Amino acid sequence: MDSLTVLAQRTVALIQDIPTPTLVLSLVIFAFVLSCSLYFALVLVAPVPRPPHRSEKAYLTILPDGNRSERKQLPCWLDTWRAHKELAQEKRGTPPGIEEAELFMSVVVPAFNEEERLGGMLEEAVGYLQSEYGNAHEGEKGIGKAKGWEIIIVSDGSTDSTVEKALEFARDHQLSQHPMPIPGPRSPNPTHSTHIPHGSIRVVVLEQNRGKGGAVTHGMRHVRGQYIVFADADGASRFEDLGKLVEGCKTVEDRLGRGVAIGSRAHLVGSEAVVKRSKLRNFLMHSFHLLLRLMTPPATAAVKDTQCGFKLFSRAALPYIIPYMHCEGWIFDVEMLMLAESANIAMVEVAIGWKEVMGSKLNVIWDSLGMAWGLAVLRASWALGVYKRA
Ligand SMILES: Nc1nc2c(ncn2[C@@H]2O[C@H](COP(=O)(O)OP(=O)(O)OP(=O)(O)O)[C@@H](O)[C@H]2O)c(=O)[nH]1
Ligand SMILES: [Mg+2]
Repeated sequence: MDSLTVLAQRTVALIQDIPTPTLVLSLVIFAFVLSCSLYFALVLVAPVPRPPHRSEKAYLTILPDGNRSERKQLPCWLDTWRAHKELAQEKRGTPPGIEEAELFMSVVVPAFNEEERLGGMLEEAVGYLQSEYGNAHEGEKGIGKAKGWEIIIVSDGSTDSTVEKALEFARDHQLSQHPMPIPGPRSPNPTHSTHIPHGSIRVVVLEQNRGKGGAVTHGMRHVRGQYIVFADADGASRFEDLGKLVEGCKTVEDRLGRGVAIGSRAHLVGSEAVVKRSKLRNFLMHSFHLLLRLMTPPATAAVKDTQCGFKLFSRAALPYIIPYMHCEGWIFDVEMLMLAESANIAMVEVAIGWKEVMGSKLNVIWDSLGMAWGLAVLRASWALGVYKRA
C-alpha cells in the first residue's frame, strides 16, 4: 500500500470519528470564511472609478471670434440628479428623473491619441448632424425638442495633438462658410464640408488615461441631448445610420421614455471586412461571444454585437445606467447593457454600416484577456452584491 492511500484512509477514519454536529458546524464555518474571503478579494480587485479631477469637469471650445475659450464649467445632470435623489431619500419622496434636454442629439467621442483619425470622423458626423438636426434654439428646453446637436470629445489622457486637432476642426468649421473638407474612411476625396454653429463642439481633457469605458461614461455625465450616442473616433461606424438608431430606440421606449438602440455589425459576420481579419482575432471574437452568452443575463446574452462603438440611449434611460457604471476598459459596453436590462429598459439591435479602419489601438491578445477577466469580475460583483444598481 503506498503512502498516499494510507494517508487517505487515515483522513477518512479521522472524519468518521468526528461527531456529525461538529462536522456540519465546521463545514458551515468553512463555507462562511470562504465566501467572506471571496467577497473581500472581489472588493479589492473590482474596479472603482476614480472621481473626476476639477479640470475634467470643464471643457474647451472655440469662441465666435475664433479664439480658444478658457476652461468653462461643464453642466452635469448627474450632480443635480444625485442632489435630488438624496433629498428625496431624506423626505421619502419619489426618486428624481433627469433634468430636461436642451437639444436633440449629444454625441460622445472617446479619443485616445486620435490626431490622425478624428478629423475624418468629425467631418462625416457634423455633415449628418447639421443637415438632420440643425441649430439649437438658445435657452429652449423641453422633452419635445427636435433641434440642435453637440459633440463632446473626451480626450482620454492623449499625449499627441488630439485636443489641438479637435479645436482646429471646430475653428475651421465655425468660422468659414466653406471649411477645408477632411478626408474620412468613407470619403477619401471629399469635395464639400459643413459650416457648424458656434460652441457645438466641446473638448474635455482627462488628465490621465482611463480607458474607453471611463472616457465614454465621463462624457455621458455632461450631455444635454434628448438622445445620446457614443461613437468611436475612427469613423468606422457609418454615421448616417444614427437616424436608424433613433427610430429603433423610439420603437422600444417605455412610458418613461427609456430605451437603448445598439448599433450592430452582426449582419457583417462572414462578409469580407470580417473575414479579412486575422484568424486569431475572429477566434477570440467567437470565444468572447460564447463567454457572454454563458455569463450575462438573458437580454444582454441575446445581443449579437455587444462591442460595437455606436450605441444610442434616450435621455430618460441615463439615470438607470451612468451612476452605476464601474468598468473603465473595453467591457464597459456589457456593463451598460446589463444595467439597462436590470432596470427593465428595452434594447433593440440595429444593423449599421461599418468599415475596418487602420490604426486600431486594440491589442488583440492582451485586451481579450483583459475583457475576459473584466467580465468575470463584473459578473461576480453583481452576484455577490459588490456593485450597486438602480
Ligand atoms: N485603445 C484605446 N482606445 C481608447 C482609449 N480610451 C478611449 N479610446 C477610444 O476608443 C475608441 C475605440 O478604439 P479603437 O482603437 O478603434 O478600437 P475598436 O474600435 O474597439 O477596435 P477595432 O475594431 O480594431 O477598430 C476610439 O475612439 C479610441 O480613441 C484607451 O485607453 N485605449
Ligand atoms: Mg475602431
